[in-house]
Parts: sequence; structure tokens; C-alpha cells
Amino acid sequence: MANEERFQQIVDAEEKIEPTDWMPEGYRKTLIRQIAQHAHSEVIGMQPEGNWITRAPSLHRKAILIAKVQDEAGHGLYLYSAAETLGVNRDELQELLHQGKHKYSSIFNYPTLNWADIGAIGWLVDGAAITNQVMLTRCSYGPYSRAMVRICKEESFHQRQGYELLIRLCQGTPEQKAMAQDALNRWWWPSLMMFGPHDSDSTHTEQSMAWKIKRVSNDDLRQQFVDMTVPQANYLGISIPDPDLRWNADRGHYDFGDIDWDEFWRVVKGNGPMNRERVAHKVKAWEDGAWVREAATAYASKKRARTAA
Ligand code: FAQ
Repeated sequence: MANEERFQQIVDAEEKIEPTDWMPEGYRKTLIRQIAQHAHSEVIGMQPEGNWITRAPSLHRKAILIAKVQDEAGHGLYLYSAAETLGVNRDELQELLHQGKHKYSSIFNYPTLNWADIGAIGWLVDGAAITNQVMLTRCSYGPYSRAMVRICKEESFHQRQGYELLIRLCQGTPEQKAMAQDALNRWWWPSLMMFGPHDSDSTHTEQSMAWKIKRVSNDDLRQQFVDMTVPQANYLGISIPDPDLRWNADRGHYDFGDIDWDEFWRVVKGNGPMNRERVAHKVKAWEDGAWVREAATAYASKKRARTAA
């Protein structure tokens, strides 16, 4: 059977393509692009929350936040490993990120201005991430889909801790509730942008869905997220900053207002509020950590030499 035919048969049968299987070059390239972008997002995504570890209001909240930020680092590592199964080198991917040649999620280019932002990131950003990643557990590429299963379990804890933080704030003083509202006002629209451009403007959706890399389109996932999140905002007693948001009984979904796509593309192209700081911080951390990588490599070769002797 021809390679293409065998590949298509595996995809059609909902089985997994594994690293040693033949795959079209475009499939490999698309996966490298998406998985690398995803890995970079997890790693850069540590910054907005890491910023609040020293200022968490209690030991309990600090412990939760440290655990969450560590999880994001772990997600980055699984994902770089998944990308490596496609024949790329992790250092190469780092280099492309540091040079601004690789993208990462637009959401991490916004600042975290008050403690309620930590709740909003868990609730909205992790909520959006799970909505997107649950479909990726059914991705046709085995290593990526399996990484997603574990990541989704951890994201679910992240989402709940953020929502619980906001419940406590919304049940607190009027000032605390106002902080939660302010955070929702700033994070709502950027969270909707996480799902990417409208399907009609999405370069990759059609092909990625045919290959079963993506299983649901950007707009359908965004709608799922809005439908899930509106009742949660109602429960908190805070308002989603969208005058056009209303239940549409005919569609069985919430209608919502227009996204500012100029803002989206500005941020994606590197001109958001925090893009330069995020990349500069990442490059510095990479350079400052060089001695750790050198020491670990030296230790590993010493151990290998000892075992061989
Ligand atoms: N930001 O044709 P499409 C997280 C780019 S993880 C920046 O629709 P595609 C965990 C796109 O790359 C969050 N760029 O693209 C956490 C493409 O450009 P290219 C990350 C974006 O790939 C929580 C162009 O626009 N999750 O949050 C964005 O089919 C809390 C055209 O777009 C993932 O990466 C964007 N929002 O669909 C961590 C999930 N949207 O490459 C810390 C995996 C689009 O041609 C704290 N990724 N672009 O130059 C995906 O599912 C997909 O890649 C999409 C985009 C859905 C993001």
C-alpha cells in the first residue's frame, strides 16, 4: 500500500500516527509549528502569574500559585518532547522564539495588574485553554494527543483554583468585588482572541481539520467557551463587558459582540502591551540558566564514563 494511502487509512480510522510512521511533509510541519507555539505559550505563560508569587495574599494562595506555575513549565517540557519526536531540536525551537520568529499565544502579552488577575487567568485563560485542548486529546498525532490528556487534567485544577479565588473575592468587600470586575473587563476580550481568527480568516483550519490535527474550528470553540462562561460570570455576580451579549433561543447559543481584530493582529505581530518584556525576560532566563545546562551535561557525561569504566 502506498505511504499516502496508509497514512490516510490510519487518520480515517481514528487511530494515531506515531513518530516512526510515514507522514506528509506538510503534516509534520504543521504539527511542529502548532506544538512549538503551544510549548512556547506554556513557558512564556509562567511570567504573568509568576509576577504575583511574592505578593500572594496568604501562604495557602502562594502554595497554589507556585504549584500552578510549575505545572506550566512541565507542560512546556512535555510539548517540547512531543515536538522533538517530529525531528526538530529543542534548542532550535528556543532560538526561533528568542529571535521573535516563532509565535506564542497572544494572551500572555497582557499585564497582570491586580491580584484578581490571577483568578481571571485561571478562570478564563485556563478555561479557554481547556476548551481548545480537550479537542486536541483526539488529535491524530499520538505523542501530542497523549500529552494533552495529562495537561487537560492539570488545566482543570488550574481553572477551578482561579474560579474559586474569584468566588472568594466576589463574596468579599465591595472593593474586592470591584477588583474581580476590573480583571474580567481586561481579560474577557483577549481570552476570546486565544481561539484565533475567524474561521474565514484562518489559514490552517481547513487542512488541519482534514488531517484531524484540529478537531473543532476556532469559531466553534470560541462559541463553546462563551456558552460555558456566561453562567459562571452570572454566578459570580459580575458583568461580561459586552453590550451585545445575549441568549439567542433560536441558535441555542449566546450571541456576542465583535472582536477587535486589529488589536489581535497587533499583539500577534509583536506589538502588544508586554511582547518585548516577555521575550526579553525569557532570553535572560535562558542565558542565566546556561551554567545549569552545562553542569547537567558535564554530570551526565561523567556518569556515562563511570558506568562504561
Ligand atoms: N496567538 O490559521 P490559524 C495556555 C496565529 S496554552 C498568537 O487559525 P491555527 C496554558 C497562528 O499561529 C495557550 N497567534 O492557526 C496556560 C497562525 O500563524 P502562523 C496556547 C495566533 O494554528 C494557561 C495565524 O495566527 N494554546 O494557555 C493565535 O490553525 C495559563 C492564523 O491562525 C495552544 O497553543 C493566538 N491566540 O489555530 C499557560 C493550543 N491564534 O503560524 C499559562 C494549540 C492564531 O501561520 C497560564 N494551538 N494565531 O504564522 C491551537 O490549537 C491552534 O494553533 C490555534 C490557532 C487554535 C491557537
